Amino acid sequence: MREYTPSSIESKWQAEWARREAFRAGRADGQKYYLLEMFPYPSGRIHMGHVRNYSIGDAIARFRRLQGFDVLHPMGWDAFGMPAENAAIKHKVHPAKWTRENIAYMREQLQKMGFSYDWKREVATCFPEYYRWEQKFFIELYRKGLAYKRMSVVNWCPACMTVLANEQVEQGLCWRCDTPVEAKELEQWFLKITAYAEELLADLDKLADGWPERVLTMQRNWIGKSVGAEIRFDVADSDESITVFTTRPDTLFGATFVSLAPEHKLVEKLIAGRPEAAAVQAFVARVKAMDKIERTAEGGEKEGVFTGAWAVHPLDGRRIPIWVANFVLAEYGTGAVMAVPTHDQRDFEFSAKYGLDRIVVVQPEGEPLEPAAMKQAWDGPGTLVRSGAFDGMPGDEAKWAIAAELEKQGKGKKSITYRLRDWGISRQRYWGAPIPMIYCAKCGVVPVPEDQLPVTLPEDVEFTGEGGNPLARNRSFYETACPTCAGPARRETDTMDTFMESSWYFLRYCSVDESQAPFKREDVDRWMPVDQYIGGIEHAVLHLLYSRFYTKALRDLGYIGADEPFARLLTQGMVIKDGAKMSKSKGNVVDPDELIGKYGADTARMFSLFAAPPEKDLDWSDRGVEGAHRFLNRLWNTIMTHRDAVLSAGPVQAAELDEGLKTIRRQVHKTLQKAAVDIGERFHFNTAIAAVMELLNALTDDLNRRGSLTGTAAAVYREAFTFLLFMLNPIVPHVTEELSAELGMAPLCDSRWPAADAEAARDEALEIPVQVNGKLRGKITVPVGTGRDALIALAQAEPTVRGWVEGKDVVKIVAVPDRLVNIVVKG
Ligand code: ANZ
Ligand code: ZN
Repeated sequence: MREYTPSSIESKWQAEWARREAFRAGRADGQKYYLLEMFPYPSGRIHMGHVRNYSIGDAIARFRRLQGFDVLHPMGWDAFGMPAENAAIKHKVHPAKWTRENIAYMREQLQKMGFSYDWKREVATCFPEYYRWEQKFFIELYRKGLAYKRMSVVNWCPACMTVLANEQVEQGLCWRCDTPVEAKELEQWFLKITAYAEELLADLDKLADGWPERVLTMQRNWIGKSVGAEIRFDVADSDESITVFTTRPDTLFGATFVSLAPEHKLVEKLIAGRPEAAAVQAFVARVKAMDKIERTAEGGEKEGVFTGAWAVHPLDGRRIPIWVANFVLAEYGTGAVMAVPTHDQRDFEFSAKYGLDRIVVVQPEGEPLEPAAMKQAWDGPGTLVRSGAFDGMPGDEAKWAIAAELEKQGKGKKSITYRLRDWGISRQRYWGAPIPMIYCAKCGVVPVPEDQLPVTLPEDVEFTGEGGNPLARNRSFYETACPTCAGPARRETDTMDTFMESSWYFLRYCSVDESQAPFKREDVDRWMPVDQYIGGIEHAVLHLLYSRFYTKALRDLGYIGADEPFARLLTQGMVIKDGAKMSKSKGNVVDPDELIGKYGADTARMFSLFAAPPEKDLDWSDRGVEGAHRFLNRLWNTIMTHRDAVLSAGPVQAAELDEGLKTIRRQVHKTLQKAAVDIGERFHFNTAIAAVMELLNALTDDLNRRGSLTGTAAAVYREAFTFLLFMLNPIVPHVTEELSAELGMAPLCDSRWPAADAEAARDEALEIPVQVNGKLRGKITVPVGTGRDALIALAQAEPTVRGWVEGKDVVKIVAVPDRLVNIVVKG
């Protein structure tokens, strides 16, 4: 008997699938199904996280093809980014070359895993064929006012010489190199994602059925909608005024001071000529240098300084002091807060530290709150007190009554604030898509004309790692002519955030060959939205939010019809080894190449899918890998041992089966039903695999008893083996293809999932006791799973029971399917 040799089987079937173009989208006539896994950064080698992510996706893609869907399952490369540039500095290799080589190597690794991608649709974002469209989008967004430039304070890593997103700053340090991050003012390009804040929030409801609750919550919090009011406080003895944003207008009469952000533009004016000026300036300088996260952290030290200026309360005319406080952020709301120490914890702590007044205005049920005795702010519900005309009103009603009164007096209005900020996309880096803008001293900012796109990256660049962006030192790149006046002009040398590329790659996959446009409308209309997206939870906020924004913006530019890019989302758990996330820095990585070399891709796939359900963390275990490999060997040996016997068997004649064969066949069909649900609906491959393992155990036990296979038994086993191969095919496609060929079946990549025979799968009958007033009075025989109503009818009709019930009042009937029936009677 031939042995199981994964390496030869796997390369053979990979070649065969390619020859047949088995995974080309558009091949089946079924409904479309767009399955997408987050594309990798071409770092050099794939890691176990990729193996897991892509094994999950591949199992779903293959199962959907078996079901007859026309599946689009593409793969590509998120190919711009820092590591390529760092490699260029370190190894003197051009980022393009480094990236190209990495892609070639990783593509081969993915192919060795047998993933069923439509490789003809491969996309790499670092090539002009791709990013030229992004430049076109950018210009169109600019013309619509959705891309703009402004000065902004950025996180600056002096070592990487680049701007970092807030998430790339970890405890004040650069996420890549651990250098302390500095604040720096730079002119930056922004995309106006805030224009879509409300829609991005509201449309999360449309995703409620398809996205994990956790991700929806993270998106909601990131957008951070707050409904409240803006209220104007005039500055005493001055023409100036301060507008605050509050979510609690009901507490207005409890405001005892005003707090400004250190960056607030009024601070300088308020302190001018006052004795407090020097102290305030020193404080402002100190706070500006602090990390924002630190400044606002809960339990962080609240600090401030009095400006010497006073504000006038808009409704009761009290004069209240104006302070500068470290925990007030310039970029949120209006950068100014009306402080209510009795009902806001931060203000409470601040007032405790500096001895500022407290007035209770929201009184909860029970003992009246005593300001001096309070240990913390009361932020619960209550009734208004010390609030003039609003006394006695419940807080949530007073909120809007006070806002309305302010509006009437022209001192405020209802207002909504979002935590979401516009998306800063400028990067002072070489290896990214150039921002297609030109600066002319005469004409100002001029977009690159469309017929001059793409603006490509220059090749003749030296990577020294010093002096910032190499593009800004490349004269032949930045020196250009103004498209409007033909005078000398300078090109923008910033490149785009790489999240720009990953925000629309799923659209490009739909029409990857299109050279006159980013994609064909009919193609994206056919394939979008992605039916199932799969990737890591680390992308739960930014990548998904940017992709959602991009989709809506492109819709409004007339490119696509979809509102949302991803109908369903699965976030897979991490791969853990020895208690920590598998990662280079932890030194606990298992190299997929070694795994494939030793056991084959099928074992790697099977282990990845068997060890945990997809959304849970997966604990690496060498024993688990060996177990998966042993199982595949057992599958191989069992089928090969009986191959000749089943090859000569005919179809199953259900009527001729004895009880033993019926039992076997029942488990086969039940397992097929379960596998379809576990794989195709719940994506719980682990329970499907467990059921298949149990089935194989039952089959081998039975085969051992029988010795050899003949007649009806051979027919039952032919069907059993066939079904086994179908069930395992999405998970271990190579070995199942090889075995199905041995059984004379058509290639599984061209086959359809078999239908389970409900009759054959039906369970045996069960005997159920029938009690009358708790005493056993008879038994009924019913199919497993018989429902309550049918049980009750059968129990009442049972002759031995009827005698105990007839002529009496039935008070109640307890019927537990598959367990018992109890009839309670009186009289
Ligand atoms: C008065 C007040 C009384 C407030 C009270 C709260 C409770 P969210 O829900 O996060 O939107 N705030 C406003 N702008 C701020 C800024 N730039 N930096 C720091 N804090 C700011 O929070 C809104 C509340 O946070 C606002 O409502 C304001 O304090 C504060 F019993 O105003 B509140
Ligand atoms: Zn010009």
